[in-house]
Amino acid sequence: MSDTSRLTHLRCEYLKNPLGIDELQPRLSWIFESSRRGARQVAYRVIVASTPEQLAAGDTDMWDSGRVESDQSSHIEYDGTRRRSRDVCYWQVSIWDELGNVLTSEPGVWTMGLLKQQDWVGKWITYDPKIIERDAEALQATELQPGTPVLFRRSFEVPSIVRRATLYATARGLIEPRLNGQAVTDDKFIPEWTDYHKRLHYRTFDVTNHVLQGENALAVTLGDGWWSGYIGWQETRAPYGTMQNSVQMQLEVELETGKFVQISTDHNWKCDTGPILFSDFMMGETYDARREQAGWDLPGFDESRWLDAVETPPPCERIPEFGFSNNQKRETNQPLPLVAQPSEPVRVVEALAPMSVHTAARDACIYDFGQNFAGYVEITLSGPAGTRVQLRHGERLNPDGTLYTENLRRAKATDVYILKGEGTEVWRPSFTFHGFQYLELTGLNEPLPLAQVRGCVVMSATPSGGDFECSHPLVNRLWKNTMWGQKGNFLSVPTDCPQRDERLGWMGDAQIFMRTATYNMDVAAFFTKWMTDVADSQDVDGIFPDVAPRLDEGGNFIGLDGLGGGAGWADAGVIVPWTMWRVYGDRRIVERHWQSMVRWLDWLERTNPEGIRCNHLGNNYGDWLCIPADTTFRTHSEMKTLLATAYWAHDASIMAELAQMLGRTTEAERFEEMEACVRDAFQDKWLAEGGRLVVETQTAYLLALAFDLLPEHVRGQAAEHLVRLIAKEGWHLSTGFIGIKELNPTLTLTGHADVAGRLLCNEDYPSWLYPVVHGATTIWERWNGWTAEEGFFDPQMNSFNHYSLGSVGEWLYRHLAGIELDPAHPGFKRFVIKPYPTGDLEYARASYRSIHGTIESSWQRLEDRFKLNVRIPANTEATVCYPCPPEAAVLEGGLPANESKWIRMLGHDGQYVAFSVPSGTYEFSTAD
Ligand code: RAM
Repeated sequence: MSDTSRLTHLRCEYLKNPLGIDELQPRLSWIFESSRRGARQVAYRVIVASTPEQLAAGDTDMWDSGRVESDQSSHIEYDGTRRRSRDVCYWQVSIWDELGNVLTSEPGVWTMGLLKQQDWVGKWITYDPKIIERDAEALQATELQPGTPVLFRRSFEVPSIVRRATLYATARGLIEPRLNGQAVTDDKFIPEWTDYHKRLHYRTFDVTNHVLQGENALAVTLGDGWWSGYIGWQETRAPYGTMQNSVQMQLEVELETGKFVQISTDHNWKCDTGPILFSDFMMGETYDARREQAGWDLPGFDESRWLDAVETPPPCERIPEFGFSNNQKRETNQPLPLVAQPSEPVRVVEALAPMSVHTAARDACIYDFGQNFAGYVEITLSGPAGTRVQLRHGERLNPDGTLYTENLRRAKATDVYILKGEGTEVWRPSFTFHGFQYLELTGLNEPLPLAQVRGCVVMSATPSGGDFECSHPLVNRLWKNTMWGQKGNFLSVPTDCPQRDERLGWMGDAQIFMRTATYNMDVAAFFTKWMTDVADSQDVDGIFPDVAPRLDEGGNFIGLDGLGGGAGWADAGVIVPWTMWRVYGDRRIVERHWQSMVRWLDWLERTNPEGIRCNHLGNNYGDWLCIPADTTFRTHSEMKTLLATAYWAHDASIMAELAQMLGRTTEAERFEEMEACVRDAFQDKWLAEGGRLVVETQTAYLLALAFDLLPEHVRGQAAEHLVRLIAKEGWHLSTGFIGIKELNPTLTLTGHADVAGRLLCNEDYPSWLYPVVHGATTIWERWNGWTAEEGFFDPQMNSFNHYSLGSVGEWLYRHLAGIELDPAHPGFKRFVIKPYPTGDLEYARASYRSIHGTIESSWQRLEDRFKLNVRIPANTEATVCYPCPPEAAVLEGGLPANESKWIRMLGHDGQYVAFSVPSGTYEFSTAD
């Protein structure tokens, strides 16, 4: 059997063979796959060398961990010689299993980026604005606004054969670098969004195959993006500086001769305007193909018409003096740190073909992709030069079949393509994306055939993680909608929505959905990156923002006047690292952000001395977008204070747990006391007789139960009150964003899984399935985004691609299928399989690729028995809880479970029998 064993998924800082990282002690991980029961790693050895040959020969000039007696297979910290800029590090791991076999992985690789500011020898370059004035006539002809992307180029000579070539690139704006006529990468929107007052990403590309002996050309298109385009609902552009974008690139070519050639941006570069006349995330892109300059990115191009590029000073850091007491920012003369992007890049991850096309009003053809998503459309067409084709994007249709765009607010989401008229033309935009299901195409006499219209799904390329299916087709669609909510909104940062003029990294939404996100996809690197954005946005008083990267609202960033400190939103600053610890076993993210987290708790304590979080609540969203039953005037403000206080207690309890984990015992005591104090204050203020809360909303009970704020002896009664409120609504939910995350898990864990199942399967308003029944392909922002009675909700705030209410995805994996983490063994090193078969469901199954391998749980109700199949990855263990009466005879693989040499019975709690199970696949059932 051991021949089925192998080591896979070699990762460095969660990424596969990353280039240009700047972690000096990167963490390495692998997965031990084996079909053998009880397969376990007993020791490992990691070797790191600077060439593949040295690695193969075991000549480990960088690091040899030696044989380490340990079953650890994730977050192994590199502990070899100190890494320098540009180092190439090949690595390999061998493990010894429990039978003494040795397994060796394929080699992996990572490279170091430019670690020091001095490594950047090039200059930042921009263009003379005259270049755009010069083309004003052409620009006006196409109704342009400023925001014209500019082309830069430079030819260079390579004297001999190339051994290795690396391009380092960054920009204030967005770039598409090209070498000798070809795109250097398929990655989109480089560099991605960070708090540009604090840091800017650069990227590293291996371009060895692009650079040739002889004459070469390095070129780049520079557009707007987050740096200088519209962000959020802001009416002015360039939130981080000026609209004058700039770029810095450095190409380093190592020759066979051992010599180096270095080409970097400076005034020797040339620039010109090109075919992209306008580009902006919210507004769209205009492209005039007649203005293409053939060969502009090739050697030998006649650049006599082009202007000289202009050198410009590098960006500087801005110091956050924008605290609660002083909303100012100050430009320093410190260069802005250039840091390697630590997460998966944004890419086109999927292509969608439209399902149908119809004609609505005059010549407008409406294509339906059958799926709401974020991205853009690629068209293939031909026609006379100058034909102007317009592409408008929308999530829904009006009753008359025309495109519904009112809910996009000021986002025009309009692309324009002007044909050059030279046969077949294929076009897609470069620097924009839209959130849409429908495309309206105008300007052509005939509709384009479906095959010539392609939807390109764009997102941060986070690897897939989970799968779910059950016997209820609408629930399956709901799960898919959570997945599409994620695909549509995990774009560099976790945004609330991809379509209207907002698209911000709302912290509440992100923390509410994070557990669902971790099941759906591997988001470890994504959240590692975003947590830095969160910490960068914390203000001088310790207040975490409500959106990260921070939104500059005319000087009022966060704190009292702006977007900061919101209960359930700002608290993500504590919840994200904690979830990273629990789900991935990531201790470093907690260590790195520990001081930020403490400062947040300090601030909460300082401003709320009585243990009730009622001061400085910022925008105070409460249980955002709950339905009227939960927002009656009488309870509304009281409810917000309750919610804020509950989150404070939750933060404190998380901090106590994490302090313990870090061995910070004094701080652990401090936070335990803080939690006890807030909990006492919570009970004094809101707990009445018999487990009843004074504020009677579903969310109040949910938070009190989920965050463990009640005395043990009244929990059961409080849960009954919660069920009573649900029953009062005719067995409907009434929570908003905050309550919904806790709803089904809390019902399940307090003995009301049947109610959770009933809520899940409801099809009438308000429910998870109501939108599904009415054709939703993503999660909606509001329960009543559209109703049969009222039609569309007020377009001022009504997105059809917003994931928060889809946080029930967590429950589908965690409780319905039953794949649950064990907090004592983070990273699913040991976990729990405990399914809750509810309602009329006949079966449910889920798989989840944890950092330790793929876990599966699949149950099925047969006429005479209940079958549970599980898969426990090698080198992990699980507690499997099988639902049955205490007297039932449980079989595993058809034989009495208690006689199995593999599994050990742990006990019976009246409803489930629990077994301790080592790795392998197992089938549990009851005797006929
Ligand atoms: C709106 C969106 C977003 C939410 C904030 C409070 O802008 O619904 O998702 O987090 O409000």
